[in-house]
Amino acid sequence: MTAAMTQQRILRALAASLLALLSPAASAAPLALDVQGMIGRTNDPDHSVYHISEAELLKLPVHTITTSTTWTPKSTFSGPLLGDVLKLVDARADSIELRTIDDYSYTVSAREAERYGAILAYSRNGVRLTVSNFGPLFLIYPRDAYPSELSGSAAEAKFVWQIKAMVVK
Ligand SMILES: Nc1nc2c(c(=O)[nH]1)N[C@H]1C(S)=C(S)[C@@H](COP(=O)(O)O)O[C@H]1N2
Ligand SMILES: [Mo]
Repeated sequence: MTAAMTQQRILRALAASLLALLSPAASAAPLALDVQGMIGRTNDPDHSVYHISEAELLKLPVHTITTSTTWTPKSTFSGPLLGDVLKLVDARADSIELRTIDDYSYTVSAREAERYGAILAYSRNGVRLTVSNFGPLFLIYPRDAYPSELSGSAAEAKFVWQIKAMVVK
């Protein structure tokens, strides 16, 4: 192997590791959400699921909530309204079961989430949520604005993190 070839290999390896460092995939969980159940729009071959891609999630209007939670100091979360995600799939029922990477499941009322303007946050203080940091999606309510209603153990259960799928029922 010539010195020029060796040099080219090293350069290529360096470029690849630089790209890996810079790509969002290196720092963020894959941002996507599968929705099934009582929905009017699907995009899978069986017509049972709407797979919302990262591009589609990022295209929805971005809302922010600045609040502390039991697990995070006061910070600004951003992402779409749960209500806008439900509109995207033409959801036809109020009960939304959230399913997570750690296999937690919790059913929220879409009407209640709408009343609080709850968001499916994908960033905190401008940084994408990784799986080890509540990502890819964390359902956030404005707890600091409604401390008595949104604190305590019953309310804490509503703050669902690592969301990967929803079932509309
Ligand atoms: N993804 C995920 N979100 C979750 C949970 C969980 O286990 N996984 N636990 C819920 C419940 S029942 C409560 S009370 C709070 C607090 O969970 P912790 O006691 O593990 O902090 O987070 C809620 N959100
Ligand atoms: Mo809980």
